[in-house]
Amino acid sequence: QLADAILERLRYDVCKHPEAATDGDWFAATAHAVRDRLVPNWLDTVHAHERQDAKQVYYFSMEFLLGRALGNALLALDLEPAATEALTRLGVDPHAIEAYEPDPALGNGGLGRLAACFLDSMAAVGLPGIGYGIRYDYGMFRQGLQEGWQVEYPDYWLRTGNPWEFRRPELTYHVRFGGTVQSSGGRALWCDTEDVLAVAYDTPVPGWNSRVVNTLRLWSAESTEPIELHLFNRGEYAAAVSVKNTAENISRVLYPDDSTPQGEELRLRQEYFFVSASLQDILRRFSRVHRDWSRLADLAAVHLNDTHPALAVPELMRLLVDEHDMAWEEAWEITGKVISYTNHTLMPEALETWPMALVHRVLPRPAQIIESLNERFSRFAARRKLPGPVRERLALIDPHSQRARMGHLSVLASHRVNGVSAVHSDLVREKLFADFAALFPDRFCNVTNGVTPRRWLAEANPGLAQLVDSAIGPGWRADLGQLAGLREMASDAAFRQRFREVKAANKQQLADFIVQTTGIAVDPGSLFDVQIKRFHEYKRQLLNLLQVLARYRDIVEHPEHDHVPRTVIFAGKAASAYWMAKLIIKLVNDVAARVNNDPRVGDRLKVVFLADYGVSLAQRIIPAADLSEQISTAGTEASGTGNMKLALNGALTIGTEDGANIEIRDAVGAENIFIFGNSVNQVAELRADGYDPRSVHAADPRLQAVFAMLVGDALAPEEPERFRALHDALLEHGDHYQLLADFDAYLEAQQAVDRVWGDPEEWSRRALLNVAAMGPFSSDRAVRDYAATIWGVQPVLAPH
Ligand code: 26Q
Repeated sequence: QLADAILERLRYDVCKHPEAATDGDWFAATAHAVRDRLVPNWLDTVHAHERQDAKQVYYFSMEFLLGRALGNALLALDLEPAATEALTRLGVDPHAIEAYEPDPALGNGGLGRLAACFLDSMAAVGLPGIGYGIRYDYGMFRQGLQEGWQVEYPDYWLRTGNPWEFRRPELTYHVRFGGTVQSSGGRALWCDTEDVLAVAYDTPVPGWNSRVVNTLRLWSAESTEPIELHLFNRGEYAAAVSVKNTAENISRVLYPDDSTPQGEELRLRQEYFFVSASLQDILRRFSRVHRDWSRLADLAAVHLNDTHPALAVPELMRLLVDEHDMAWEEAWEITGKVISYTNHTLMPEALETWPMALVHRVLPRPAQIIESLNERFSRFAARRKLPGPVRERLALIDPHSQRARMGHLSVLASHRVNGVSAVHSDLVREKLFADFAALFPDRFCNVTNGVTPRRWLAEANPGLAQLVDSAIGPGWRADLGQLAGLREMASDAAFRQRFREVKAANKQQLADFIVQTTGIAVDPGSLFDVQIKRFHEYKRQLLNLLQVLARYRDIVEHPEHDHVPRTVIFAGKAASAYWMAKLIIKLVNDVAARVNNDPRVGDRLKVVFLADYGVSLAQRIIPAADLSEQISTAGTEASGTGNMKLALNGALTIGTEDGANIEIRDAVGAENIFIFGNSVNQVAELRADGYDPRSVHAADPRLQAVFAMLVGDALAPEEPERFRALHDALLEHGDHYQLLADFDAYLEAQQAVDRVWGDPEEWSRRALLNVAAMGPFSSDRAVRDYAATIWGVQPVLAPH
């Protein structure tokens, strides 16, 4: 049946004969055939939501890091075996077809991927949830390497067409920019604006085995003006399209920056563009059924994925007050009930602020509303008799820099503010927003992140999924807590043997991929040690490299010792303007070149950098990992989600007491994880007491040797100063992320890793106990928490 459907789609949607069809044509035909099977459930879901007039979640996010859709849709529909059989029967290679699909990378990293996991989970558990975001023409840049340096290439993911999206030209909204605000009869009139059109594109979000198909609605910017023919006719081609291009540039490209906002005007336009269109869409949907705006919060929960959509606060106020004639106080009350906010970072440089002068120029009416909120809140703080410094710290607009603090605005407008792990939420309450927490103590809560077991176990690791099925049945896909049933299997020697066979097969596949893509031959029997995440100083890939260099030296100087063979795998992108992060990538590659080509090392150590990390590459690496590196400075990684995916796939974690590592330790037991280094409090104390990395260096000969390699001619004989900046950041400029403070503990933890690895029975026992303990880290649990404690929404009955 499916084969016939694919042939029919090939004929009518792609317009090709099977003999002439390319892999791309077969992919398109297969995607259309699968999509046809989603459509009835999709229409039914939308209809059920309308009929039941259910409260909906609107998840506002600048980023959705979706990954490929075909395998996910096949899994949700339980069509994977059928598709493989059908394609094979048609004489095409299912893997080639799957690999043809461009990986939609409309996000930077953890925050964007979390949004994608939440969409998957809301559909799986039947929550009515719509994702709202931007349909970027260009996603996250593709990463290449030139002589070990990162180079960036544009990611034009739409080049071959996108079979999953439906353009909805009837859903087009005007989004206003510029102009002036006049007041007439006490009302604000925002006039002479330069409008941009927001056009909706809908993508289905299939729920696993739930018959629910939710919607991701992304906005594309279009011009209100066609090209200017009179200019074109005069030969002024660039001028003829300049207005049109300026408008369309809004949805042109994802800002490729993880955690360092740069305050660009185009970014501000992007943020306003998508929240305005989304809110107009939500109010339109509401007003088709309801007239009484005071009921808005009974039907709509708007969630802000970090502050990037924080302009939803003034925009909802503007729509209610200016366009729907509501009194300010009532509008404010409704706004507070509708909006909630998740914070994803504590790092001061990552907190968004906008110069009010810029906001006034680009968005004069929202700027006035922010000013007005600021004044009202400041009067409120005065009535509370708060001391001056506290009032300054609370102000929505920093009185010194005249910048709007988007975190403050989000906290003030939200009925709930959450962090993404227990320790992070504590710090949000006690440090980042302590003044707000004193005023609104009930507002702050925690929802620890989670990951979808469908993509991250069932799809990525079919071998392990099958093994788990054989022990506890298939129910874990919808109820990850059932993995607890694997605990007893950890003491079953035959089961451990089968687990090791699955892992070995996955490692062999990754080893094949590594040799194909990098030319490096790695031993699939070695310990696969992986650190895969964005490159950032706080994540401390450099600490890992210092350890690798110490290990290298040890192998060379003590060839007689037993050295556990390791393959150290790195993958991740650096923000384009983040020089230090790029230098660390170069260092990975220089260390790799040195270590991999040193005949004294042999198979005992290999270092690999896999380029262009993204969802698809993660799906390859994670199932093959033995050791998961989660080594951020305590207090810097809000949660981490890669840590969960790796443990779920049977890797042991080496990590600090940071983010969700702490909860992972509590779940798996301290004896089944390698936790090391200073705690959040110790890091803070050390910083307060005057941390001196040089004295650590002076006391540790291993560190001295490693730093000598860093700037000697060991790595870059042609340019021995290449890594001076890294050397100096640690030894001359205070080692902000305290790598040296944790170095000794890290090496000790790595030695413990080597010892346990030497006992394969013990290693696989612990690995299985990790898998068994991952139940709480499902994003199904996370979205249910949000639904119950933040959104106040219930699952809608599955459509029939
Ligand atoms: C902001 C303004 C301008 C340009 C870029 C940005 C920007 C973009 C992305 C700022 C931050 C981000 C992404 C942040 C992020 O991914 N944070 C991660 O969120 C995960 C999900 O909660 C956590 O698990 C990670 O710990 C956290 O680092």
